[in-house]
Amino acid sequence: MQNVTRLPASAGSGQIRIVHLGLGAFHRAHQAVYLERYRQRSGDDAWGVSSANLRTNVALVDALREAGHRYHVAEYADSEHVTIREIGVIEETHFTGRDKSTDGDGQWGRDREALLSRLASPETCLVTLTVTEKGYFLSPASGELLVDDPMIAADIASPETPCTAPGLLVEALRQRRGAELAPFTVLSCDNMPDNGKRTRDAVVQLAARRDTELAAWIEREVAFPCSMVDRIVPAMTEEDFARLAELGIEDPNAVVGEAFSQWVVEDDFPLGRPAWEADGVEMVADVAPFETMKLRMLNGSHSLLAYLGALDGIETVAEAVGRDDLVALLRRYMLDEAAPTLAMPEGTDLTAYAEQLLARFANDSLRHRLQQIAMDGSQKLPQRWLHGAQARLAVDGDVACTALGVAAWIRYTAGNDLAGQPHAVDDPLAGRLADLHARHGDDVASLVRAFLAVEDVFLPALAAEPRFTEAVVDAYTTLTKQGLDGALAALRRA
Ligand code: NAI
Ligand code: CS2
Repeated sequence: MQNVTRLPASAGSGQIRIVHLGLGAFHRAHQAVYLERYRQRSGDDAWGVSSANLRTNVALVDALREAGHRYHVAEYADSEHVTIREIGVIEETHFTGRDKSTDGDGQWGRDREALLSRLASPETCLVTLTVTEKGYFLSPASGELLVDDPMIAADIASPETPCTAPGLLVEALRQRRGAELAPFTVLSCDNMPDNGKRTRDAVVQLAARRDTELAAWIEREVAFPCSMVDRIVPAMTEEDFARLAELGIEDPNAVVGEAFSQWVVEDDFPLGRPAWEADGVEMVADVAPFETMKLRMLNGSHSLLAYLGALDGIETVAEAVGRDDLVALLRRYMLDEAAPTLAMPEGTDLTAYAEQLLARFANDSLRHRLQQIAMDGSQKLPQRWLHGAQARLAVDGDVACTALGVAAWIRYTAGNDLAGQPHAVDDPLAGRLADLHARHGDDVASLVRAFLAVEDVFLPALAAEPRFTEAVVDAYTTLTKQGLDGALAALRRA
């Protein structure tokens, strides 16, 4: 018998002080839930949200409008315990992208003017973002703005009709400066290291292409606090919608996630913020240790499962951690390769954190597909594995699990698994990586060297480490010749 708790939404007030860019599953199940809890507890309904999709999914924007911006979040502690919250903090939605499914060849910027006015409005105090790592248009390894990317090039050429998140922020901040309005605070909620600093880098570098004084003003005046966000919210499946329908929730905008949730935020909000500490948001002076811990231990483990599991035909995280040998791999990776690179506040128990992560991964109420996690590997690898590997190599530490992960990622980007079954490689660098397979596929050493020479992913110092290159070559050879079982057995012997 399932234990179902149902919580109705607060009444909307129409007041909007937050604009969110990137109306995906995570925003609906994380930032919106904290705000809903805040509103219900405090009775303060002034922090409503205007939420926008910039690139894809006009259908969601339209469906939310139709539903009066009410939707449900199902939080599964396990298969027996679920809390279903109705959310009422989103007050309006916009779509500024191009969606071929509904828009023919696609016109850019349906609601761009409305979104820019909202961003430039005196009431707007805070802009939050979940636009995925690639939405910042920075080289993942060096942090430089990708000025040759066609979307950034378009925003440089026509800055008053921006398409990208950095472009919209620059234009809105320009308008606020012109109107002598204080700038809003920009809070990235994406899984990037120093996500606030990275967001500032993207915005300032883009602004400098337009007006160096504007760039200097942004650098001086705008707060970009960092944050660590954590809640596993997989993309919805037909099965998820059917499960919710059985509980009486027929909601095309619903999302399913785990019960666990964490949000650690650097406390730097010149125009104010919701007093959301009592709702579980941890306000700290320095987010970096928490962010690095989560990226290397949780996300690093996820990516290991994603590439190794997908190559072996495993579909979900829960299925992968049903295998003892993969759990042993994660324990070794987390405790021997990731944990020693972390500088945590006194009293942090990384062994307990690792065990808590394994328990969360085993939550079989979530169908968290490995193929979803495998997406955008070129944008994820540096912060999840490579920074840690460099730190380990500097002290002559072990990097065997990371090297096996990198080998699996390289093999995964060939576009088929170890049994030859094809899969899509969803990554901004997919074309470049496929080309490397076509040119070097027959020679493992040359293939690995060619991948490690991709400077948007691998810093030259790491690529120049013979111990690392050799470990990746060995792992790749074992993985492709002896399969996942053979690769894990070889690792146990090493
Ligand atoms: P999703 O696929 O549901 O939504 C992705 C969002 O990013 C959409 O709004 C999409 O339009 C937007 N987007 C994608 N590429 C873009 C681009 N180039 N420019 C502007 N917008 C772009 O994904 P979800 O679950 O909402 O995750 C989004 C991000 O949130 C992740 O990449 C991660 O950084 C962060 N996050 C997600 C968690 C999760 O479990 N889903 C947990 C922790 C963080
Ligand atoms: C995952 C994350 O898709 C991925 O790459 O590793 O979205 C992960 O589920 C979240 O960061 C959990 O907070």
